[in-house]
Amino acid sequence: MPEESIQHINFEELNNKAISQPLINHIYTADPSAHVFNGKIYIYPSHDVDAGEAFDDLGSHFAMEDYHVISMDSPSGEAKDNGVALHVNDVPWAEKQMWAPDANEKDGKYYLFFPAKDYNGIFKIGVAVSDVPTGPFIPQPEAIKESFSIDPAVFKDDDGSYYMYFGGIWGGQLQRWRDGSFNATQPESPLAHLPGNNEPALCAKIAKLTDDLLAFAEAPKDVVIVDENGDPLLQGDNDRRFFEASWVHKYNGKYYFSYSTGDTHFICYAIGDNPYGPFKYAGKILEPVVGWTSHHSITEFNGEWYLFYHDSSLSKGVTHLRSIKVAKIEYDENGFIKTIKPYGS
Ligand code: FUB
Repeated sequence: MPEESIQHINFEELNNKAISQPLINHIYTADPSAHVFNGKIYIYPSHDVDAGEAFDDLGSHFAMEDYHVISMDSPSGEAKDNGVALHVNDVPWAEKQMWAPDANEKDGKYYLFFPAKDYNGIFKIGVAVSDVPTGPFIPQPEAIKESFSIDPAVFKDDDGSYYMYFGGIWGGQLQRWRDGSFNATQPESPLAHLPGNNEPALCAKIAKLTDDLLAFAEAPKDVVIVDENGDPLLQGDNDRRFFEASWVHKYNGKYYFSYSTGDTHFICYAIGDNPYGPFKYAGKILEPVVGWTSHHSITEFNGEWYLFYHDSSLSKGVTHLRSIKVAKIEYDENGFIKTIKPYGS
């Protein structure tokens, strides 16, 4: 939601109309990646802080330093903050900006996947491991080889394969990797290095993970989203094209790739027949929330489906001080998701 519209919001009225309230009130949290492990919900969010950084279009004011894991017995239950699970000071390769993480489980071990800027100012993705879902997590000494950009989401398929989806444009630097290596020679503007409006949009990336979940088993490939004619979405299609916040879930045998459209503030989705896609654009899951960013995850719990998301209502619109929320998702008879209006009709 653009800053200028936030200035006119009556937050008391908005909070009364909101379809859900913040799950956690004592700290700011965002980018909730929710999973069910051993019958319980674990949410891996960003931990928002005000580090005093100036606002810019590269997201420098999102200067997060650590992660907390939130647990819940059910989507309507109490949300428990399990304390610091990983701090940037404990990650040898990472300097700053611990952005949206995800986690997954394999053979009784838990893996936290997280982006951060290295000491050259380049976003990479790291892994940290724990014996319990709440951490603390022990980081690997190096970032994942050949990883780049932000917003990892790790999907476990029914055959036991794990895939990482990742990437984000503007401050997420995806546009600087178009030639396969980091383009450091040009300006830092978020709009530099992007394709033209009539060119195919930049895509999120997918890479299968190795058996130990610590590395890419293959070179990352494009996650292509196509329109109703089977043509790739264009960069100028701001209401539908990928910006950041990849997530994948499976429903009735189909793969649902969902993501944020960034500067138009929607959570959209597209449907495919396999983890690699292509994915056909299918619609909007969430209308814009208060705050600039929108980032989510989708999880099944006891046969019902839930959207975990965030907004900036608790901080009265401060874009980098967000709060995680949850709402129920409904599918129609054809498997399409009904669009959620976060503040009612
Ligand atoms: O939380 C920092 C960044 O904001 C995330 O990595 C993006 O997805 C956006 O939510």
